[in-house]
Amino acid sequence: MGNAIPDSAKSGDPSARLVLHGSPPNGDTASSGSPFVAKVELFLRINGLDYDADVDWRGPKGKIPWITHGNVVLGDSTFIIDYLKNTYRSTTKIKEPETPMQKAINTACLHMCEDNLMYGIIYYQFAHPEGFLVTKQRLEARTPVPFRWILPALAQLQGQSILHKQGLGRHSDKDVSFILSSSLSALSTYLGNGKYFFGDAPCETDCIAFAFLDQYLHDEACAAGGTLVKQFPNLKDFVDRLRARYFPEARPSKLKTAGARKARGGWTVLLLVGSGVSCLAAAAIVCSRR
Ligand SMILES: N[C@@H](CCC(=O)N[C@@H](CS)C(=O)NCC(=O)O)C(=O)O
Repeated sequence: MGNAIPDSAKSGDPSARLVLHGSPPNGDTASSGSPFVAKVELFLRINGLDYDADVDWRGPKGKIPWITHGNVVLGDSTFIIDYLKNTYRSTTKIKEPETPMQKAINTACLHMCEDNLMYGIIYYQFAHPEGFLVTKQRLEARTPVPFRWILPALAQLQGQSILHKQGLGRHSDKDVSFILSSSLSALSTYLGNGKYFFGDAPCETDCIAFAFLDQYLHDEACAAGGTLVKQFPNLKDFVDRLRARYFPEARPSKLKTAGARKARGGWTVLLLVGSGVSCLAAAAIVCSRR
């Protein structure tokens, strides 16, 4: 890993090699199974920036996405996009919000997606019975025996613990649908009949909204959430349009073919099991309150 820099770093060397680190797709998602990674990959494609990808969770903040760019190592999708805009200022094609209202809409969409719809994804993957069946099969396929027998249950407890603390996990399925639909409805209203959120050229809001909506529509673990999105035809058309333009079959996500850092596989399992065990106490609290 190169020298970590503070998130406030403004720009880097445009000629340096850029690597996007993240997770592979989930089901039929256009990009990574992490919407935050998908947001950055779409940004790179809209701007025609050259990049490599690899499957690696061990970023500077223990989260994905993160990038290495020459000696620069940076985590967090929003900081990464700011950094890339500054670094490639003269060549980026993405449209910037032009008015204070557009800036406010971008911020509102960011928080609806990253702080509301994101918990919906965790809900469908770990707390929704049908969604969890898909997640369970996925985890079993990726995990060697004997971890395969325990990991899905631990992961489910961890997911439920996160949802309980955040609050979404305390609602009925009907109320979860209501809460998520209110964000989807707002996104649908902001998009309206437009091709993109702010007119004819894509902007950062499009990257954010696409990443989360694509996850709802194309990760089969989130199928029940996909049904909610389909109630807003302009959102579904928006996702179809961006998939066709930026992730055509001939140019699939680089996370699809990226190799994982093999030496880290064992660590991943240990980390998952370790974090699962550490959340057993939290899970006990969840269960005792039911
Ligand atoms: N604010 C971060 C959020 C990134 C994030 O939460 N990524 C998830 C994957 S979807 C993650 O790495 N989770 C692992 C963890 O929380 O330990 C961003 O915008 O990049």
